[in-house]
Amino acid sequence: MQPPNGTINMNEQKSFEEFYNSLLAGDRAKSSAIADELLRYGLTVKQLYENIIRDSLYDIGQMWAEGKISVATEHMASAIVEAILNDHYPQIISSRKNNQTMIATCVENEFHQIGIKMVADIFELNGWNAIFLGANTPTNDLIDFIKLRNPDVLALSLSLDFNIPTLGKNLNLIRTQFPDLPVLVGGQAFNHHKDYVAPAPHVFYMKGLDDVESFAKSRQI
Ligand code: B12
Repeated sequence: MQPPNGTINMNEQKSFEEFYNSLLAGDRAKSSAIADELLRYGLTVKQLYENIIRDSLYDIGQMWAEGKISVATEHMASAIVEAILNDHYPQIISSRKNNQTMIATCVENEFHQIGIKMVADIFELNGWNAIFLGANTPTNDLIDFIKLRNPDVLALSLSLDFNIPTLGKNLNLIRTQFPDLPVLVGGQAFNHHKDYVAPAPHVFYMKGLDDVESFAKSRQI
């Protein structure tokens, strides 16, 4: 019998180390097998995403910043992670749909798309139709796309500090054209802007997937 969701009997720290090492070794099969096993043994998708995958990438980013691994190795690791997220998509889609749509993307010039993919998946797990646009969506195209798809929520991600002004530009346009559209913002750019104040009542800064899930559940119709 498997333990209930959220409790895991396996040693999570050991699994983290194995996953991290297999990413660095470029071993896609092993990385994917570890992710499968953790889910099978009761880790939630949120826990897999944050405690295992996100934290491995944070450590890999640190290694890269210290010059201990090459850009190529970091690219290899993030490509494996993207493959794992896509491989697990069938486990993510909820059979119960709530007829609500969200759009998830990165602001213009922002190429870090793994965190916002996780955000989209958490909405999808909770019955939403999540439209994931990925990295670097030009502001004007995003505005046109919102007009076309009329989402219930927009989620914007940015990892780089210097993209904060682009977020401001997006939010100004959105506020004028879609004054009631709730907008979630998040990503590591805010680590250096802890005093960030959302500029409008319908803009919400969230740090991680627990907050995202609470929001997705609270907006169920
Ligand atoms: C992989 C990677 C890349 C890849 C991205 C590939 C891809 N497909 O996404 C590539 C090669 C493109 C890249 C490029 C660069 N990178 Co880079 N990259 C990374 C790395 C190693 C991992 C990023 C990642 O996926 N993390 C894991 C995800 C899951 O975490 P996350 O994004 O924080 O998301 C979580 C939360 O923040 C939150 N969240 C995220 N978005 C949102 C949105 C909403 C709405 C909500 C509610 C929540 C939320 O939820 C997630 C789950 O908890 C990081 C290291 C790190 N610390 O992350 C560096 C890092 C982000 N990169 C960095 C840098 C400097 C760069 C470059 C400038 C390097 C260069 N000189 O070219 C370029 C910039 C390119 C650009 N214009 O965007 C720095 C940023 C420093 C800074 N603060 O400005 C970091 C921190 C590395 C470092 N230690 O210095 N990078």
